[in-house]
Amino acid sequence: MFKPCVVIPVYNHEHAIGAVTQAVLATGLPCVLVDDGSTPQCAQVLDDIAKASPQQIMLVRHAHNQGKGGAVLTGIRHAADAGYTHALQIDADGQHNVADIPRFIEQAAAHPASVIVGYPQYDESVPAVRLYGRYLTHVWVWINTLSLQIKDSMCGFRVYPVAPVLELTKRHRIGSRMDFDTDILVRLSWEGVDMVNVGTRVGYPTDGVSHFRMVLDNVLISRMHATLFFGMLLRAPKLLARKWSRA
Ligand SMILES: Nc1nc2c(ncn2[C@@H]2O[C@H](COP(=O)(O)OP(=O)(O)OP(=O)(O)O)[C@@H](O)[C@H]2O)c(=O)[nH]1
Ligand SMILES: [Mg+2]
Repeated sequence: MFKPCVVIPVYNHEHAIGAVTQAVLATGLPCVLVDDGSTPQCAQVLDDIAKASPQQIMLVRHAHNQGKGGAVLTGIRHAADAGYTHALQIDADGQHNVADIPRFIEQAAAHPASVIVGYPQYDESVPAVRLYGRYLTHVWVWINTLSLQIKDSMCGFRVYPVAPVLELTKRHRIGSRMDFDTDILVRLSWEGVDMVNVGTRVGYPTDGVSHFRMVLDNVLISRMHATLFFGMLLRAPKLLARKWSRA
């Protein structure tokens, strides 16, 4: 069975979310909007969007900010309760190319047991530090999964099969903030879930708002790589055996 919906975590992106949801509505896909304890201005915009399309949009609200990971998991749990099998997660800041949504859904339909992982294709205006800064995480992910399967673990545009994600969250606490995107992919990869990488154009946030906290989020991310490294060492025999048996 393949029944997809869209999940959008939203934290204070009231200027960008309208265009993103407009594009999602045009695809005909149902959509779970998760208000992650946004300001009253953003909350009002989300209320208006949900009221205008009650058939297609479900609005879920955190009373307090929980972080991107917390918001995505709330969205995925809501999707599961409503009977959806797959959640296409896209960020609220307008960075991602919404025209690629049908392509991601097609890939998910063709590979329902895999995660469809967006990997960013930047234009020439991207600052070098942004582009090459990502390599640090890429290398950690390749080490920690003992594979090159995940091309980019940080892109906020992907399709999750709901069942393995919920199964995993019963056994492990996944990083609930900016560490989530990488943490969940590495742990799903350890579980044997395959990744299908799909190139997608990424721009700058359309509202110019970034909530990435340079120091705090980088500390969180470094700690996550270190934790995953020891997790990989424990699982190395199993991971290598699986790799060889597949080869
Ligand atoms: N940063 C942040 N984002 C959240 C939070 N809760 C939900 N989100 C959503 O998670 C998504 C990613 O947030 P962004 O601020 O775009 O982070 P990013 O894309 O990693 O960083 P940039 O490249 O600077 O945009 C957006 O849809 C946010 O609205 C939160 O507590 N903090
Ligand atoms: Mg962003």
